[in-house]
Amino acid sequence: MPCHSIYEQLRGNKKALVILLDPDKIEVGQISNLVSKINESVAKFIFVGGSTVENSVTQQLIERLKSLTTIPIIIFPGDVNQISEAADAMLFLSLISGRNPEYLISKQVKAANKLKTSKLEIIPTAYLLIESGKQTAVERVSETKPMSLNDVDKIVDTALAGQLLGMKLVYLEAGSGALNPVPNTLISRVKNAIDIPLIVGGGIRSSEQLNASFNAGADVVVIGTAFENDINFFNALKSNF
Ligand code: 1GP
Repeated sequence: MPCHSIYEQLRGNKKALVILLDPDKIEVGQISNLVSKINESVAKFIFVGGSTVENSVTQQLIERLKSLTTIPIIIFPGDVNQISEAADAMLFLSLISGRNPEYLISKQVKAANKLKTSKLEIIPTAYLLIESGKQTAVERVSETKPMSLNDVDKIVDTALAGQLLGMKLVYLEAGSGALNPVPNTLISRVKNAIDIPLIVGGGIRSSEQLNASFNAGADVVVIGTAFENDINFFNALKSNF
């Protein structure tokens, strides 16, 4: 793996802010305006993906993004149909918080043959859905229950199991638009247990919450909804990074 790989960048970039673009929620006419905001922002990476996206919509969005920005684009796939060779990398997710074989291994098997010949950098990622106050799209689509905040030890052990299985990242996910983000105490517990980078996302709507997640130990924080609702959300963050 070259030293400038996306994974090395993710690992080396402490406190990296990521903007998540859900192809389902973006209007084609808005893209250049959105990207100019992203280019001016402190975002280090763009994740592209969603829970329910129709065929080829993701590919079209990524190709358009590539023509407008040099920020690395990482696929954050909700399904096999979201793989695009135009991206720089892809999180190869396994939803290890759940017990639905489709999202633990079956989707990965479906993608394997295509990925074997792909130039995409594939980053195996332990994906953990955490209870966040109401049902989220990940819970609905994956038909798995989020992990309970009453059993932090189990969440920590699950993240650790992901690392021991060889996964390169742990992603603590409250779910897009979550009522409550992943608690800071949980971020700290997981961070202290693992040696691989920790991604946190879901329900983060203010610079205070963002900074609190970083201070608790998140290496990467993902923001989607707050930017969708206000494309100026990142303007005030410049001085903090
Ligand atoms: C969802 O973690 C991401 O997968 C981001 O969530 O849309 O709530 O920022 P938000």
